[in-house]
Amino acid sequence: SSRFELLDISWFTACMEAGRPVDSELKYRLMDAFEVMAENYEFKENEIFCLEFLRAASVLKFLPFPVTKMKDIQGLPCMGDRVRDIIEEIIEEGESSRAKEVLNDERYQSFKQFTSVFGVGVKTSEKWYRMGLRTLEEVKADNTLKLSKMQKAGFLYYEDLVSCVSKAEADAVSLIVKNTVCRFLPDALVTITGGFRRGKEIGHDIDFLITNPGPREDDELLHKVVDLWKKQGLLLYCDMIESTFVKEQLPSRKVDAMDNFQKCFAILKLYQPRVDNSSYNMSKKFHTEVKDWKAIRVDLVITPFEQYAYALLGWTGSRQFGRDLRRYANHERKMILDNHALYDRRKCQQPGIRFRNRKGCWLLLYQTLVPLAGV
Ligand code: DCP
Ligand code: MG
Repeated sequence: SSRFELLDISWFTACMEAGRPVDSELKYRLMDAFEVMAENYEFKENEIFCLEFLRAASVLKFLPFPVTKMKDIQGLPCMGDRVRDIIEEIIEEGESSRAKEVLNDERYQSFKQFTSVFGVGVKTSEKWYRMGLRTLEEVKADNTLKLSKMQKAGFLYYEDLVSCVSKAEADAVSLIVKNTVCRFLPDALVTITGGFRRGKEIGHDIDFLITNPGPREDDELLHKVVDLWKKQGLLLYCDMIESTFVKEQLPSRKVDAMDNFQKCFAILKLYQPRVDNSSYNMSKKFHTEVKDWKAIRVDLVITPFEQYAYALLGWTGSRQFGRDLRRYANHERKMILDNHALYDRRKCQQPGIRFRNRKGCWLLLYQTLVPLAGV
């Protein structure tokens, strides 16, 4: 069990060696409670407590044995007092009073509804809640609110966007993305990333990474792709983020953003064959229009080929795996990993510059870091 005291990643390796994760009803009940707790702390912008529960959920997910008693979690990492209290109560009582309290909490319920809208985060939810708004109906009915373009799209396609994206839908969109990209850059590599690359059956969006291994580059590629979709009537929404990548300022200066690649957060119209014939016939009879498409959230990220491997690693996720990998690189290997490269801190000539990020955490910025070899 001494291995368990090491960083999470060593512990995960130990688990992998020990065998496949074992699922059990109780484990799912614990993970559900942890997710509720983590979400509530996220709504309260308490990152430390939020991460504590997310890490605990990851640890449980990977356990190669079931949990039935407190002794089973002895020596495991990420099991602080707050986490242990909840485990103990669920083992003894079958449920957690803390998690139940959160689920019944008015603020939690409102934030949960608000943040389910594309473009609405914790900050906007806080603003709406302070204004006395509690439900999405109340938000929609309030004419004084100034919604962003993204939030307007979020409300417009709400029903489609909250219903999960299936693997079949991801495959269909993947074909569209590949066909469109290859019209402009035939050798381009288009890879599905995010949850679907990790083998998940459902997701909240579909993430794609695009790169071109050949000598040809095309800075306008993403613009060409979305322009074509616009012409074809397939583009319901698009937020293009231009690249902010500056080689001299590595690693990424924009510490709060994930990376500096050019990307596009879009909503695509995916046409779907109708299975429900009765409603189709009914609609023909009454001349009402049946919606034969679904709005799907699609993220497109484009990267130079030499940074592709790092971008692929970062965009494949999971978020928790990325966090642990970056922590491992930093603490165990004295390196810095981001979505652009891997840097060796020991090869840095100047000391790092200390500065605070938006959340007030101290960060070190190394001006003279040299990225290790690319792909
Ligand atoms: N990612 C990240 N930090 C962010 C955004 C994304 O590390 N702020 C990485 C990790 C994610 C991947 O990119 O796994 C894709 O982001 P998603 O939010 O789409 O997450 P998933 O695809 O993993 O899950 P979902 O099924 O909800 O889309
Ligand atoms: Mg995703």
